[in-house]
Amino acid sequence: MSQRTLVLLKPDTVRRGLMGEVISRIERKAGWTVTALELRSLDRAILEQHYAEHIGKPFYEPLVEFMQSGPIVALVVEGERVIEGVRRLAGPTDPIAAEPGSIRGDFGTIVRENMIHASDSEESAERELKTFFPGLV
Ligand code: RTP
Ligand code: MG
Repeated sequence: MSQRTLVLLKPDTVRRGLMGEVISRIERKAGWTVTALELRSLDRAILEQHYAEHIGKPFYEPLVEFMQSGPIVALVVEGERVIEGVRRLAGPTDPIAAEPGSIRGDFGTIVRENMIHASDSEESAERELKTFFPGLV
């Protein structure tokens, strides 16, 4: 089942020079392709849209601050079961709980600064892709 997912390389990844490393791990997976990519800074409005489910939670404000602390890279990745697959490659939210070998397990520092975002379901992917790549057909 070929799918599309939205991946964000968070500001910590860009700042630490790990963009290439993370993209490379995604690209190495046979059958997955990066079909759109953009380096950009995010404003509060797009983050409110993207993280709508977290508005009001204690970690929301620090998260939005962090996501505006530097540029991010937004990518569209296409391929076989790529939604579940990139989540597995990323590892669990908390880098300390993430297995070595996963992106968060190898590089993540604290729960907020965990390197990467990846859509968690087909519905989220559809919504998030529209948020970041409105021109996508
Ligand atoms: P993401 O949405 O970024 O792919 O990560 P996720 O599904 O694994 O985690 P989620 O629960 O959706 O949380 C979104 C992001 O908020 C930050 N966070 N901080 N307790 C905390 O301080 C806390 N909990 C979550 C992380 O950056 C997480 O990726
Ligand atoms: Mg999430």
